[in-house]
Amino acid sequence: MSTLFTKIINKEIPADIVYEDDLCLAFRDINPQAPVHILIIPKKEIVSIATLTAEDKEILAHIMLKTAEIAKHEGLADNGYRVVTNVGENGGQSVFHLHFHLLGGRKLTWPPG
Ligand code: DGP
Repeated sequence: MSTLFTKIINKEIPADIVYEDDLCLAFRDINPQAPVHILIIPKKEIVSIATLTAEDKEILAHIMLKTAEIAKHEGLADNGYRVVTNVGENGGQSVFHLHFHLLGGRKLTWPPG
């Protein structure tokens, strides 16, 4: 089932896009939890990592490589950052289209709430 992230992919609703290619899209989170908070998503409609299949391997590897590149481009590489994906209700997922949160620009605490 489509979510609002499909509308962002299709440019039906606006977003502050920082990177795009055939496989993925990266845009700034509307409710940032850190000075840099970017969501990296596959263009393919995948609910979460829980629903990945073997055919998604290339997409996932690509997203991880691009996430690291975006982090570097945002100036996060030296001091570090966090990449998080929430899964389901207990994981705190609110949009059911796979996304990786890239968070940085401040010291992040651990464990998360
Ligand atoms: P999660 O709770 O892990 O499913 O993360 C969903 C994130 O999506 C949350 O941090 C807020 C963000 N978000 C929700 N709606 C929009 C939107 O319309 N635009 C943007 N840029 N981000 C959104």
